[in-house]
Amino acid sequence: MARAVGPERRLLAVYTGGTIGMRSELGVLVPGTGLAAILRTLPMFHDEEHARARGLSEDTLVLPPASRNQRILYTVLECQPLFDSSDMTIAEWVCLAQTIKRHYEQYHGFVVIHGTDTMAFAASMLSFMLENLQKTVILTGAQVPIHALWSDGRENLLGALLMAGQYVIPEAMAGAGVISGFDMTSEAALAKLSYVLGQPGLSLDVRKELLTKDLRGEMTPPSVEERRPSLQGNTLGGGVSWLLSLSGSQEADALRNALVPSLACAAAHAGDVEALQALVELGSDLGLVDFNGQTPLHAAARGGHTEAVTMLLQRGVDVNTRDTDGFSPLLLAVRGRHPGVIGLLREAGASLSTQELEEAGTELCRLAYRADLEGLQVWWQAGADLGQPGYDGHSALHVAEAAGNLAVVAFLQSLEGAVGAQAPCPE
Ligand code: ASN
Repeated sequence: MARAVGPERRLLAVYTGGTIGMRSELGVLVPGTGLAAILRTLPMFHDEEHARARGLSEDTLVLPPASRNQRILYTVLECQPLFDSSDMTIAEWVCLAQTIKRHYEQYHGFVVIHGTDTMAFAASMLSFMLENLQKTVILTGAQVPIHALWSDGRENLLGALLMAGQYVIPEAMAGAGVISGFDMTSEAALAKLSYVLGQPGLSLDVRKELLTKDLRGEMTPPSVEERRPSLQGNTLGGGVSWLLSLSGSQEADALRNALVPSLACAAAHAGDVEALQALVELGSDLGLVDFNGQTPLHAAARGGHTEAVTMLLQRGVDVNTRDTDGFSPLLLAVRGRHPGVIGLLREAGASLSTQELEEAGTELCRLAYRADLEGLQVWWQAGADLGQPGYDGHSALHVAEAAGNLAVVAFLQSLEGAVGAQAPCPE
């Protein structure tokens, strides 16, 4: 939570309904229009003098000064129709999220005025829908209409406007000191809070500790294992930062050495140069092989990531290491059809092994049969002899001619002198 700076903070208050703006009709409270007009008459919500002096437009309200050198201006956007929140559905919450999205650039923050019955649902929905939020969104409501002589709505709305205007709180989720209730029911949470807060003579820390513990079977706190950062589910970034955080004990070092090759390969396959860099800063050797005998260069080549390949080559990772199947990074780049990577590897001195070249014959015939020019071209670029016969002694040119694949025949013939020979190695 950071303090917002700037002389003027502009907010949008989206009024969706709820008791806070309700009026009595035949003795029954129903959602009422004209909330902005009511607020305009209440000095705590509008400084008319300042608005006039600033020449603010009719629909802009301004709070009295809450801090030196900063004013909070706001506009009330009244939804149509207004809702008792118990009548709201996902469709209305989607609409609310779209309203915030539509006005996102115009305002510094947002206050959603909402009925209390389903406010918690709305807040949860918004937290899922408003991804990558950089601005404050606060929901508020009341038990008593705001125009009543006494109303909790005044304090609630004023507090919401002040918080949204003065602070940048893009996400709630633990740094502010929230204590998780885990899977406790709200009834149990209320009882537990009353019990813990009602115990005499306990320090704040002890009360907090009690709240996190399972006292009467009311919740299942996570096990010690679950509390540790997890490497499951492709949390590569989490894994790297976890490794970085390990202290230099023997056990930690052994664990790190065992995991680094796999982490590096995963980072390279994702093209995540930043993660690779983090591993380097950790002192890791990017030339180590994983359980398949692959270096990160194999992984980056397979994924077609030129930036990662360049970085690994600059760090001196061996360009011709073979994995447990005898495959080189170059062969994987050919199979993945990544000409950019093939070029880089060839420039760094990569070449296909005799075994790889021999096995290429059958593959070249298959490509020729399917009229797959792109496939043939990457083999050519990698330095394969396109005249290499397949398992039955036929070359790709024979197969293309027999299959009537004229474009392939033309391509192979254009390499005449090259078919039976290899692409020139880059300087
Ligand atoms: N029924 C009202 C609502 O949720 C309750 C309230 O706002 N206090 O809209």
